[in-house]
Amino acid sequence: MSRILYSGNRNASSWAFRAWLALREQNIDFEEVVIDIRRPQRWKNLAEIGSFSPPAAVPVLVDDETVIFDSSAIMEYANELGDGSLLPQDIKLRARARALVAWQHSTLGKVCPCLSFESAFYKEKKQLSAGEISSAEWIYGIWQQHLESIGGAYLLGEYSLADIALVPSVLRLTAHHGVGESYPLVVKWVERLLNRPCVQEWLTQAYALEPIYCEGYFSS
Ligand SMILES: N[C@@H](CCC(=O)N[C@@H](CS)C(=O)NCC(=O)O)C(=O)O
Repeated sequence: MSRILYSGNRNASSWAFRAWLALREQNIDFEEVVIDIRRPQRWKNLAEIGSFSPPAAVPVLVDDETVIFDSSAIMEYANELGDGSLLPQDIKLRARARALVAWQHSTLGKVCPCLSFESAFYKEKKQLSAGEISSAEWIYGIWQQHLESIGGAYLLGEYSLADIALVPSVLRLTAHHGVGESYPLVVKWVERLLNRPCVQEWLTQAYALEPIYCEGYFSS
């Protein structure tokens, strides 16, 4: 039996982080191959991934002969290989979890696009524009309302794929703009989420790496 996760640099690959977290949180055995996605070697390395996975991107999970690309498919697979506890039993809560994952997957990255995942690990952070501050506050407000409506420790009550999908967004936004007292449930949720042992394991390795500077970060 062979199960290999092709992931990316700890301080660059937010998508690989999500897939890796879901596998680890479900105690799934796997081998990890970290693909260097820094430029310029990125193109050659990803072209090699393209020889067996059509999107030529990471993460990819190769479970014996089955190639599973895309972080959300890997997260769902990890949950099914494990005990299924990363999605709620209740159909409506499960749909809400998937809606949050889908939002992250489709458009949430467009909120403060200059605050990349890489930038969460910079020692010096840029000054946010008024627009970026109001976008971050808008998201914190949505998370606050969500947590209030659920009344639990995590977005759907129990820890789920929705929390996992949001870890990189939480990190890149809160690293630049702290969550204020107006969002008390978000303050607690962020603390809980970022202090999970698996999250900490990835982050400790990410902070130890040389930062990857994205062009235009300070001038945007
Ligand atoms: N929707 C994909 C996105 C994966 C993705 O964009 N991965 C980046 C690294 S974090 C990558 O390999 N990009 C290669 C490219 O864009 O050509 C997923 O969720 O797995």
